[in-house]
Amino acid sequence: MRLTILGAGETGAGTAVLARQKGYDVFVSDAGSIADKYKQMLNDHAVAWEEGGHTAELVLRAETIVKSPGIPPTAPIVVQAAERGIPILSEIEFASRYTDAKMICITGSNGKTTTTRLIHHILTRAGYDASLAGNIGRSMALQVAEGKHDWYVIELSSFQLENMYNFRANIAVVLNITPDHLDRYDFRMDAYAAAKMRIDRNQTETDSLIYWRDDDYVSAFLQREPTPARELVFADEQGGRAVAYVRNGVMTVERPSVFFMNVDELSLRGRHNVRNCMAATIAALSAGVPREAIKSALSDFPPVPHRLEPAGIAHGVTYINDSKATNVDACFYALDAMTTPVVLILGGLDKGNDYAQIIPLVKEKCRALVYLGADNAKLHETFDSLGLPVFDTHTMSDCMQACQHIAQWGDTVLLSPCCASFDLFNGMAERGTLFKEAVACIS
Ligand code: UMA
Repeated sequence: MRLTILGAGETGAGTAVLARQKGYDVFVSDAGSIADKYKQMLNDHAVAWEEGGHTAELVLRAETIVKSPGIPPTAPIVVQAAERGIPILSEIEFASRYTDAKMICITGSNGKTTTTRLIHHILTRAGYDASLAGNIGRSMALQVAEGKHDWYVIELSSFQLENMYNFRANIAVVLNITPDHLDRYDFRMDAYAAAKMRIDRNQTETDSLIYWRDDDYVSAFLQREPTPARELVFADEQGGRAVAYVRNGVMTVERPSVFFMNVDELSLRGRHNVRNCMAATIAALSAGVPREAIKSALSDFPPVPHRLEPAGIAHGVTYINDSKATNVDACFYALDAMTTPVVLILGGLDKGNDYAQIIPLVKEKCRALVYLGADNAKLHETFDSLGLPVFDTHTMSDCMQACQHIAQWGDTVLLSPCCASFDLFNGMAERGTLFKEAVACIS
């Protein structure tokens, strides 16, 4: 049975190893250049590969194709494969066929990495054999090839969900659906939301679907396509169908079992994080984790790198790295959590952003704006008329100079860019790391 893998990054290389182990005749094709560590993996497992382009006659000679999530469905080779009727799967779909582990899956436009890590932290604290996988950066296929786990806690992006068909999540969490990646979905929110909601495909009445009550896209979808799964709904306040909410400063969960914890005892701060904690708690209770283990894990959970991460204090100015904020909604919550005047660093690769959501908070909280991107024209068009000082920069060092120049004692410099990073950096992690290094140099 011949399997072609498109893209040889984390998911592609991991899939190749698993597929070889399962006896497939594997061919890997990458349009760009393959990183040395993945080449090594492919060679170690005697996998045939090509780089620098997709050779149609080699790629399309397959019974099944596994496509890396970063490759859009409109890529010519993917279109050709679809025209020939070759099934195109995602890595998670493929890997799930070779494990009977229970699956806790988390999606949403914002908060999914935090919530995924938090659920994993709670489960491992309780002694569960649980492994992290998915968009968080670790190939599930490779982990399935390397050993057995009882549970997988999987962060799922819309890109990954697009090619999932028979996969079943025992516990699915949908945090929120707000505009992101719209460039991949013809700028249509319904198409993006539909991709996200594939997370509840194949769920049964023994499974749990956990979601935020006040998300219009999730509610609208579930009205159109009701789920047989047990619905466990969380909200900021009591009411409606919410089984988890905050009441008098106490995070309160009624179902699947009763749980109380003071919001002040949570290690994560900010309104959005209370929601993430509620979702994680419901998921952990659904998985049978004892209350005490959940409580202690919620109180000592360390911050996620690049997500509202303290980067240091220099000359009385606090620097916060929120490089993971690659959409407008994430920046909204970051600004919402700020308690001092803010110098906000915005910019990068715009994915079809509508900045209207953050304009009131920018007016209320920001002392100045520093644009950091290859092309800052849209930021100038959107924000210059607010009358705040703005700075146009194209490198991290120029950006930091502008921040130092304008920030005053007691201010916060917040890197929460609303945009992807690939115009100037090799990913949001590199952007955040360079920011933290620059702060370390001045503090
Ligand atoms: N490529 C082709 N043909 C094309 C286009 C690209 O072969 O037409 C090749 C590239 O040259 C590259 C490979 O495909 O070598 C990369 O594919 P990929 O970007 O899908 O890379 P992976 O390394 O498999 O990483 C993916 C996720 N990447 C994306 O969704 C873009 C990673 O999420 C994820 O951590 C990893 O799988 C493990 O699950 C990253 C991300 O940016 C962090 N995710 C987006 C986000 O969080 O906003 C969705």
